[in-house]
Amino acid sequence: MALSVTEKIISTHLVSGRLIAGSEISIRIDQTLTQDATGTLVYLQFAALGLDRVKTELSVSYVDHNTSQADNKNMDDHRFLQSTARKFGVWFSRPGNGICHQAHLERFGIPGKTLLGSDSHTPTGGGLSMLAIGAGGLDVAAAMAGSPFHLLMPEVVGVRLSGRLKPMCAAKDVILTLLKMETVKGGVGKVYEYFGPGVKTLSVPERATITNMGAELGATSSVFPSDETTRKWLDLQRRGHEWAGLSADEGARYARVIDLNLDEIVPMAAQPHSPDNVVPVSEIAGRKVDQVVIGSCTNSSLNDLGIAADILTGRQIHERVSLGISPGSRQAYVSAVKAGIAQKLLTAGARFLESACGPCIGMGFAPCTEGVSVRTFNRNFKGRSGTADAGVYLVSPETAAAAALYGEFTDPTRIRGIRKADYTRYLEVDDGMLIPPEPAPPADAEIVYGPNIKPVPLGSALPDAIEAAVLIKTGDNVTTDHIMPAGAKILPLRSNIPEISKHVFEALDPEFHKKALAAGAGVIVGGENYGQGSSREHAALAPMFLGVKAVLAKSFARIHRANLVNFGIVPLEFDNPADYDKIEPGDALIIRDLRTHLADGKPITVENRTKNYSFGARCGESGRSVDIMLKGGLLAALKENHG
Ligand code: MIC
Ligand code: SF4
Repeated sequence: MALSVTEKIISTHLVSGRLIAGSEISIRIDQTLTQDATGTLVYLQFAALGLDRVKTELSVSYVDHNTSQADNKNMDDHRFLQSTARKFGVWFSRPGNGICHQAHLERFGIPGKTLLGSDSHTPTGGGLSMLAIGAGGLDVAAAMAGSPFHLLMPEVVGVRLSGRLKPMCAAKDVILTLLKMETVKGGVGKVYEYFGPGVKTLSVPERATITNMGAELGATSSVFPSDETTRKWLDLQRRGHEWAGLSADEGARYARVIDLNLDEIVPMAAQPHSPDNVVPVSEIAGRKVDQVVIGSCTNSSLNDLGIAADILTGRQIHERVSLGISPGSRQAYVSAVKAGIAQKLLTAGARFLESACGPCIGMGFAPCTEGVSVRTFNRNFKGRSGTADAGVYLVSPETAAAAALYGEFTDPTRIRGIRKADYTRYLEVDDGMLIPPEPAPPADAEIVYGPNIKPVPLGSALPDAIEAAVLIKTGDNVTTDHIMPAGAKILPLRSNIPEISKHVFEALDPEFHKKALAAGAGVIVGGENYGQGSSREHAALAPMFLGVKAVLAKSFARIHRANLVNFGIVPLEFDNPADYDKIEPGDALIIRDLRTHLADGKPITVENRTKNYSFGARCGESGRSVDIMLKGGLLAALKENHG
């Protein structure tokens, strides 16, 4: 049978199930990555499993999300992560080494391998032909313990690329074009697989920009083939020996094929407040800009910094604009210094930030009141930048540099005579900020806990009847940033669930946390694609801590749904979406015979006691997930297996 790249990687890693789209499968995980903001919980949970050492081929613990060190909490987290890395045989990427996805691509990614990461942009590795999937931290802890990863066999959508990008048009414009076509929920349950003659015209970092932002489609992953371009790039990384060719068989079948001619791609921008609110930059030309940032795991490679420098060489940025640059990795940073890129940008007026997530997760560089911020990032959810009323636009480095120069949106194709140059001859490979695992578990390894690192609360076995109040009713596409915000104030609380839970749904209802505690047991009502965005399991764990027992929604985003199950919160979908309209905050609900109905796969009836009617809902989870919920969460279930 002719197979796609996705099917090839899945079939060589398949532990259970069959390659039938929508059916449950489990796959062996070769590599894992974590970052600090999700990682502290991952290693607390891994420690709770009682294993000495990870069982993967390679696991890396990155520190990139919170590096502010505003007080003791942050560095305490870093120390904890360094100590758990040493204890459990995990590579440690020190703060300053770069953003997990960029650094992992450069130093560890291997074509054909599987990668599970506790961050939704893990599919960046698809640029290197990995099957790279984002997941909740507990799923990553389980993979480190050697358990296979469970998922629904994705539908494989082919994206046939032809032609070649015109000057000033970028890989970012390709994925923004796709987001406009497919929307933020178009990719749920799918892998986007790129093929066709246009593939060879894109470098590995350009491919990675596309697979990175495939996360915004809601996709399980995105993947490119591994070809000569991949080999040469791995050679530059001094890892040519790790290359393996990988492409779809002749006649491989895709559920659907999208044709994209790179010649026709034009500069695009995602307008506030959703990555799929995309228009051509020419349509918003002239709109004033206050701030520009080039960075994040989407667009911060050496050549991304290079094109911005080439546009700004010998010129000054507009006096209204503040321009921030956060190189994606220490490698990109050092190489940009060596190539003269950093000097050009500094001379033009840029402010260099640390090589970390920084402004992307609201850690500094927040825009001014009602500010317009133009960023090469992947998410522009309301308030994520740290300024509630700012408008964030997502663009390519070319469009960002043009906006910095003119102080307003400007179609970069109007700037003539500049072509994206290849600076990779300046690439510096230096792993000095990576601490490798020791060959055997060190006898003297101790985990260093700071005072802000609190034990992970455990769920309790699911009761047979839930009596609970509707705590909140949200609209469609609610993000995990809405459920559990991040930013400079809240991110330092990621290791402390009792504290962080006080901020659940803060922007939508500042009283949520008090209401939830007063109700004792609660239900959240959501619209379509509930829980899109970040993989943060805090968006399930903190509600669980506040007594949330179930989420009733029209549909769910993949990672968040899995996180709910992992923490014993039952995800339920309305049988009839019209019932969503009837239900209101404050309604008292009863769900009876829940354990038996979930176990038998029977339909669930929800009684609305306040309004005196009943309606149907379905859970749609399989045997394994039901078992996890019945036991009160995955940690309880895993403890049975491992310890
Ligand atoms: C994000 O981009 O939203 C984050 C911050 O990287 C998250 C992870 C987190 O919340 O820690 C993600 O993408 O999963
Ligand atoms: Fe970091 Fe932003 Fe990438 Fe998330 S999307 S990993 S916060 S750079």
